[in-house]
Amino acid sequence: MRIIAEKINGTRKAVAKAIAERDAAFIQNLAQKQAAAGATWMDVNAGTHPDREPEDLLWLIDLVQGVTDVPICLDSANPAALRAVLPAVKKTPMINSISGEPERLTGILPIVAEHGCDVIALCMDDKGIPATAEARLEVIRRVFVETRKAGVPDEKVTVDPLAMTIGTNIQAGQIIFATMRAIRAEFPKAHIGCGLSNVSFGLPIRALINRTFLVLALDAGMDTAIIDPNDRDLQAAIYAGELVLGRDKHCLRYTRAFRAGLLEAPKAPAPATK
Ligand code: THG
Repeated sequence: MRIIAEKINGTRKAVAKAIAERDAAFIQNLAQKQAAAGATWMDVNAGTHPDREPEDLLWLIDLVQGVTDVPICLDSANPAALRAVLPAVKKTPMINSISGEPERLTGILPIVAEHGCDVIALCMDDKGIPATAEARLEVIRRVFVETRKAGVPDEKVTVDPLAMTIGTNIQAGQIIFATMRAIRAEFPKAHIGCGLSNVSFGLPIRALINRTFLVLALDAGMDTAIIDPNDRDLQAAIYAGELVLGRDKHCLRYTRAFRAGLLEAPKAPAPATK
């Protein structure tokens, strides 16, 4: 599983505060912890102030690069902000995201092509997120016409089918899994990834639902997850899920994770003697 670490996101209260107060230690601690937990990319989102976005994003990027070599996933829909920060980004970043929205295709896709970036492509367009798997496929087919025209190879594209809230639509899980299977069949070289935060919205024990969704999504072809890599239960479920699905040759990653102590709750500290 390729992991995009999600915690450096200015739409979160704690991160918005750290950005406003220029609390470098808070951001660098998040970056270090997520890198140590096995992030493949570090998502960096400066939040929702378009006027300050280039400056805030640059500040975050410099901090992240100061403590880790993990490549960055630039989470912004703003072409001007992306262009402003790219010269400061050391390793070719992933861009989060394009979609079927014309302004994203004209504004962001050329940046992706010029810099040879990986890119996340959302299954939506200017009319919103289609309700059915077939309609999402239609949107993403149009996106692939454009990425191919721009010279971006399919293997650099990670399709995000956009997981929706199960609490308000009991079929939302099935729609995502059907979308993933169809993408796998039609675009076998592309990657499939999504975030989990919407899935369990409004329901109790959200982590349980997110974890169960992720394991079922693995079987539907998901290979990239936007998650908190420090969520031990979620990571353990991924190791076990990949093992059971036959994607862990000689059970190597599972047994290695076990020996590293990653599959069980951390042992309580031994009681102090004397
Ligand atoms: N797809 C793509 N990009 C995305 C998303 C997606 N970027 C943003 C988001 N979804 C994924 N990122 C986050 C970042 C942080 C949190 C959740 C998703 C998070 N949530 C806290 C929680 O769940 O408990 C609550 C918020 C907080 O801490 O303030 O931390 O789907 N392409």
